[in-house]
Amino acid sequence: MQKLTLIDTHTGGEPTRVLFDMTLPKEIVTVSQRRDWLREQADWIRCSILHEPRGSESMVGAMVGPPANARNQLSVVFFNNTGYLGMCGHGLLGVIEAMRYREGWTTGSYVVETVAGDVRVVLHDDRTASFENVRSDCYRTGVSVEITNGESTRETVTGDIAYGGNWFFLTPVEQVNFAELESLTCRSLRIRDALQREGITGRDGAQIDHIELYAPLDDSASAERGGRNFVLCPGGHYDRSPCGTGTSAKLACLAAEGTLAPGEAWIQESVVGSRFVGTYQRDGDGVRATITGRAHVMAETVCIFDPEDPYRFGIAHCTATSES
Ligand code: PYC
Repeated sequence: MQKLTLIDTHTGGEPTRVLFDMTLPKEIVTVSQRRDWLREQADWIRCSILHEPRGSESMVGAMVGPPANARNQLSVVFFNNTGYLGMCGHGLLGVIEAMRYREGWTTGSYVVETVAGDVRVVLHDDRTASFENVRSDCYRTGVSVEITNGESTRETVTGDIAYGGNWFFLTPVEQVNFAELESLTCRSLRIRDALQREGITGRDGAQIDHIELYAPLDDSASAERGGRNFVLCPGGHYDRSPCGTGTSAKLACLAAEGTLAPGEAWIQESVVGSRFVGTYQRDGDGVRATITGRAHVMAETVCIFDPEDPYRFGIAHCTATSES
């Protein structure tokens, strides 16, 4: 019976399933080749571990493997319920915690290859970890789109487009409350649809597949600089974590508008209340963001693929396969 070994982690409430022990053909060396192989030859892995009945829409998957460059320590391909991600901040923190748990990684510095680029990671004594993300930048400011609320009310929504390892449209809202999840999701979906309808993209036509709604931190008396965010992910679910790539995109926007100084700490709080701390250094007209957070290992799982189970590769995959 075919089996796959996973370590389940969560980072600020957002789960990551870390896949170990994958043996790929020898000619596949770089992390992009690993992503392409997974997408083209073995997409059933993504579907079967992230789709129901084994997975759930909020899960991100991470396939770890050897680095292409012998000076680095690891390569990681990230994926979600709809496809493959260049980089994933909460997912990377989950992978690092899984490496500490399973491979005995200790306090210190490591370099991880991702499809978006190499990322330096530091494990701290207090079991938090930091990563210096790939270069982030604020691509366009003051971009307006028209959304329709309910039956007929039209509203113009204005925001910034930024890259933080994934593409984001960031726009303010009055509050980001857990009790308002449904309306935050609805608003974000409308914005995403409007961006697509109006042909508004990131650089080189890249699809803007993450929407970030932001509001001030609840505790306005606090001296901390920061904000609370709701992030809609490509599969239509919200990020339970503060979103590492979203925090990087936010820091790029703050740097571009001159409201946060290099090295100054920014607290990014998620809609469930979990926190990352971010800082940045300038990198040309963009920034290098460093994000700190903590992940936890939750389970070691052996997935079993029973040939008699019609849904062993996930419901969506089985449906797509039987329809094609
Ligand atoms: O933490 O970068 C992140 C992320 C992207 C999508 C879900 N989480």
